Amino acid sequence: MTSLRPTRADRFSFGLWTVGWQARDPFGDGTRPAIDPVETVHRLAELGAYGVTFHDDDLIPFGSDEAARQHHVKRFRAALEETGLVVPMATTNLFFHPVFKDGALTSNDRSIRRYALRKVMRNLDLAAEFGASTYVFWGGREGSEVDAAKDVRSALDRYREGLDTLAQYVIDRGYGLRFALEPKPNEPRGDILLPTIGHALAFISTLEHSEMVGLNPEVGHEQMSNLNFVHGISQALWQGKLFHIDLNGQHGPKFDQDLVFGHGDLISAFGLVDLLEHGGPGGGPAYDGPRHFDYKPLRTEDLDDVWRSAAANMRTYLLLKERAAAFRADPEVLEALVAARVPELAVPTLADGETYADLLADRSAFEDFDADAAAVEGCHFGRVDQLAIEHLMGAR
Ligand code: DIG
Ligand code: MN
Ligand code: MN
Repeated sequence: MTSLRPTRADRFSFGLWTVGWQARDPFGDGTRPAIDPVETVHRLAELGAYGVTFHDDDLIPFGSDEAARQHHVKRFRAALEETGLVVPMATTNLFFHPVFKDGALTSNDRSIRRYALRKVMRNLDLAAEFGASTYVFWGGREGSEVDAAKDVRSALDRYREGLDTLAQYVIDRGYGLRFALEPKPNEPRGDILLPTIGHALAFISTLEHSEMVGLNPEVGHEQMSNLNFVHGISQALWQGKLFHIDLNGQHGPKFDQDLVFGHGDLISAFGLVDLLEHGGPGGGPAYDGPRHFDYKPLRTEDLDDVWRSAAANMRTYLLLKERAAAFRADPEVLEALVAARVPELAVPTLADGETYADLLADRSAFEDFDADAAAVEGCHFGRVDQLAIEHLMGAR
């Protein structure tokens, strides 16, 4: 039984905006008071987190003058120094202020696009000051409700222009930051651009500095589109583009729930932790970045519950990590995986040095191949599924 007390080595991080969410929603006012970012830093440190992340406006209220800005930054930096928490990631709020109601980098209004770029550049400076290595772009307002009112090809031109400009800024400043795009299909816009991991990967390939642009996929955002998050993360890893990750919970295609990690599709969460922690070469971690929680404590919760929910994210992750390790070490699982031919998928279809001419000459591959006999063979996937479920339930 591994310790379930989070340590800095677990690299758990939280956004200021998560525990700090006052629980205002479209149908009701906030149910909790604001939390001072300094208190959040200390509370997260006490709970065992290693990092804290922020939007510019989470730390420095929108419209603050320079003196106020310096004051907020100074207090935050002091709290980081007192606790040893780090800032692995930062991002810009390009969605709350009404000016962004039609988007930021892809607003039809050119003056708002220029304002948005300056707002990002200003926070890139601050992110670099705090030593962040990743800068997230969640384009929550980049989208539309009326197809005819948004020329999507021009919007993608502007999105690319904006990111290429900001990437050049980071390169010229020597900040060493990498960009991570965060897909989401809808909400708050009727339809959001770059809605899934697949759309974002295709878009990244067109950028001038695509090598420094990757993904920050969020569990609930893919699941809102009824997509398999483990498949999406696997492809992001396969393309070397998993730069960061937003962990939370979601009950399938509905509004973005941002539940505690694992409090939605638990089987998927088990598969995700197994992939992240044991899916790498030789069974080690496949991902070495922060385990970042982007969740919202339920609107029904009080402040004590808020900190309980923050701890629940980390505890659930550690429990799943422990269950996945047991799954991977179980001899019966290893046998069941072989019977399901899972390791065989890693074997190239053509032998080393074999050409398609050799394949054409190989009668066993086609002329003498008994497709009916191969068709009746069972795959035995259900046995693997049951073993996974039993490990997940702590029944083995
Ligand atoms: C929402 O899922 C978004 C915003 O909270 C933030 O911009 C990003 C950072 O993880 N996730
Ligand atoms: Mn979300
Ligand atoms: Mn997110």
